[in-house]
Amino acid sequence: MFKSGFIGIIGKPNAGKSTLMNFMVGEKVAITTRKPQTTRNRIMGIKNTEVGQFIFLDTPGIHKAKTPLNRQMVSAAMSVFSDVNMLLLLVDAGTPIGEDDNFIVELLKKTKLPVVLVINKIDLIDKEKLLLLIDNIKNIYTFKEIVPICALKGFNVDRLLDIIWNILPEGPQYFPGDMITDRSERFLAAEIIREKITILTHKEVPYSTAVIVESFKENEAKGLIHIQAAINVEKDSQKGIIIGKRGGMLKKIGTAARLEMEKFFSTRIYLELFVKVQKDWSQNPRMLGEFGYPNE
Ligand SMILES: Nc1nc2c(ncn2[C@@H]2O[C@H](COP(=O)(O)OP(=O)(O)OP(=O)(O)O)[C@@H](O)[C@H]2O)c(=O)[nH]1
Ligand SMILES: [Mg+2]
Repeated sequence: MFKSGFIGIIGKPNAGKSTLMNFMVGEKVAITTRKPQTTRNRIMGIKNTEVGQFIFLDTPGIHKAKTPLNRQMVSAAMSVFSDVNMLLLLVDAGTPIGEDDNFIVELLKKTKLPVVLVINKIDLIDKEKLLLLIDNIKNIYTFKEIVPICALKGFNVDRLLDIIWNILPEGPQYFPGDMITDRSERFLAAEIIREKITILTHKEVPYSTAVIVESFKENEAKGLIHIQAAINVEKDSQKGIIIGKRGGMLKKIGTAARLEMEKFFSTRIYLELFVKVQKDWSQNPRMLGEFGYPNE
């Protein structure tokens, strides 16, 4: 029997949603960092097996959003509710169940979708604590299944995939077998740059950064891809931080991004980065749309 369908991956910021999707797909289609609110868009990741096509939708972390950018992110996450066959709710075993998790459970009560509770990061707690957590969480919602995993190492992910397959309906292969995401190469390149900025800079800088690939040209004769990208920040001071002393930070960002792109695209990359100040872009609906965070 061949089964297929759409699986929304939801949870509070930093729960490990993107890490899990990447592990299941077997490729890094979504960026991951230690900082919350890394993912800003819905990102599709596709896993094909002999018996099914799993179409995952990774989402931004759901939380009580205060700023315009964060509100767009949360609405992008919630938009999957109407487009999927089932949901995976990820919770982080390493942090206490809190306000954001409860907020999500309230949202679940309004859907009829089957929900699998995935307890991630079980490497961070001992067995007794895990059993206690499962016991407590069972009572807050009627989950279809509860699966403890470690997304980082892939522990128990096989079991999770079996459970998902059991829930999915019989269906065709919706997408070509070699397709792993719905996102363009330009988007993936921009995200790799944003990941490096998020890792290498601090405080509000990652949250004030939007990366746009302005040109992406394959040069077959030279055997490389030439990428020009703009790093948009909100203030002159942030521009200074991104560039760094004598350009040191920009060089670090560029090198780290280029190395990862060369691996991902299996070719040499010539990467040019520009830093631009777009005053308060994250507060501005028009700019949010231009930078790829439209009103969902
Ligand atoms: N110890 C441990 N860390 C993990 C595990 N899974 C993910 N992480 C780490 O948790 C952090 C957040 O992971 P992400 O995959 O970016 O989390 P996310 O839910 O996509 O976060 P947002 O996009 O910000 O909502 C990263 O530093 C991951 O390496 C795990 O099983 N164990
Ligand atoms: Mg993410």
